Amino acid sequence: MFLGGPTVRYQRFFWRHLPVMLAGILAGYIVGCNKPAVRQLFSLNALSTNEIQFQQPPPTSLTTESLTPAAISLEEPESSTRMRAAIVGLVRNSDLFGLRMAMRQIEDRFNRRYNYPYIFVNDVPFTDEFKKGIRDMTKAKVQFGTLDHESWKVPEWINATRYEQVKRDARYPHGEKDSYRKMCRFQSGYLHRHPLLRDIDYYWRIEPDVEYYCDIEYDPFAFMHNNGFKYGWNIAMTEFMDTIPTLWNTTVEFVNSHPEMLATNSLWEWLVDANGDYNGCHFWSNFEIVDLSFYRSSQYQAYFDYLDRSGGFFYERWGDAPVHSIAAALFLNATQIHYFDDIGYFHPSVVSCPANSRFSGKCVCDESKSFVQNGYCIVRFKAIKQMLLNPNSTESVHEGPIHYGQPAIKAVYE
Ligand SMILES: Nc1nc2c(ncn2[C@@H]2O[C@H](COP(=O)(O)OP(=O)(O)OP(=O)(O)O)[C@@H](O)[C@H]2O)c(=O)[nH]1
Ligand SMILES: [Mg+2]
Repeated sequence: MFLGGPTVRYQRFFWRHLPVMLAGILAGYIVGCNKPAVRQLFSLNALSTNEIQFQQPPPTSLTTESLTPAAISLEEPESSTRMRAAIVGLVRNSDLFGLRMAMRQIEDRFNRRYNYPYIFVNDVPFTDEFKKGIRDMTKAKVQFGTLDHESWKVPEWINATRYEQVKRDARYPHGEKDSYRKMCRFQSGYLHRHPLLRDIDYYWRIEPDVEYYCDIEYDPFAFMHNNGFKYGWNIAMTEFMDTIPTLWNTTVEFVNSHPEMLATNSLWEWLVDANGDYNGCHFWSNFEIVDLSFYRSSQYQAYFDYLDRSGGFFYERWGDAPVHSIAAALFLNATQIHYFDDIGYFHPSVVSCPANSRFSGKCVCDESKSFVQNGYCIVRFKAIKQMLLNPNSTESVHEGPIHYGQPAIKAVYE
């Protein structure tokens, strides 16, 4: 984990990944990156239909929604205009200082004007020190809760001998940990059902040690609502495939027995490579703004239950990020998924800095050190969404090189 301030982090990050960046730049220039080439590169029109691929209904015509946030007001809104929403995190007592830092930034950049409540949950009771330290950071309401055993356990259908062997053999980040697997299972299937979230319709997930680089001068919850978005994200990457060897096949089994669940204009193509295999693309769920009716739907619940019964949260190490992302890409329409590319954000060790942020006067990040937007998964998302929403558009979704691989994720574990 990086210990220095943002500048040191940037420098280490930059030098460590210079070779990968140079390789990416070279590859990008070789293939070229104008829009037709992007399409050709991703073979969008030539995806294979091998045996693990399900049938996709033909796309119907879509309307392009307004992507412009509502008029900016720096006045504190009336509490009656606030959405039923909260900033939510599963955290540990030991996260106190990292969480205070994240909250300070959310407050300064956004929430001091909106006062959305915070909800924090933990698998053990929060200490008084933690609660005081967190409440000191905001004038908004803060609620603290614990989990029930059901949502934080190794289920009885998991074979203990097999599971212990898996943990011993695992050679991927957090592979030896029980708690990380329970955390991923909880965030996949239980957080949205926690009793403290009963009265909210939207959540914005927060983690310790994240940073917000830009003023957020509109209400993202209202923006989601007004545009009919169900899932909002900010960073997309490829996953460590060793953590999810059977997630895709398990998903395909599920979808094949529930074909009606596949959205008419889903982004399923975003998930697959030219061979029809899962390409690992997923939204980073440490930042996600979600209309919780999606996770609370009987469809999502059925998907989670199916995954859970298969045992992959424990026999492998399925993350909540690929689970949420695959569900969003399959069960939502493309119009319901929004890329918050205007929100400057950092989660160790990835920077997402909006384009032209250095001229806006509202950001403190350097976009030249932020290359996640040029990554395979984000460019692919934009290309496919545009193809679905606006097939006749000649607007370029991406200029310049495309970066492949997952250098930023690896950096944390080297
Ligand atoms: N209460 C509780 N929270 C946890 C536990 N493990 C992780 N979390 C929380 O779950 C969230 C995700 O955990 P992280 O360790 O940040 O996972 P990650 O971001 O995938 O991994 P890193 O890249 O290593 O940070 C954070 O808010 C953690 O505080 C746990 O055992 N108990
Ligand atoms: Mg984290």
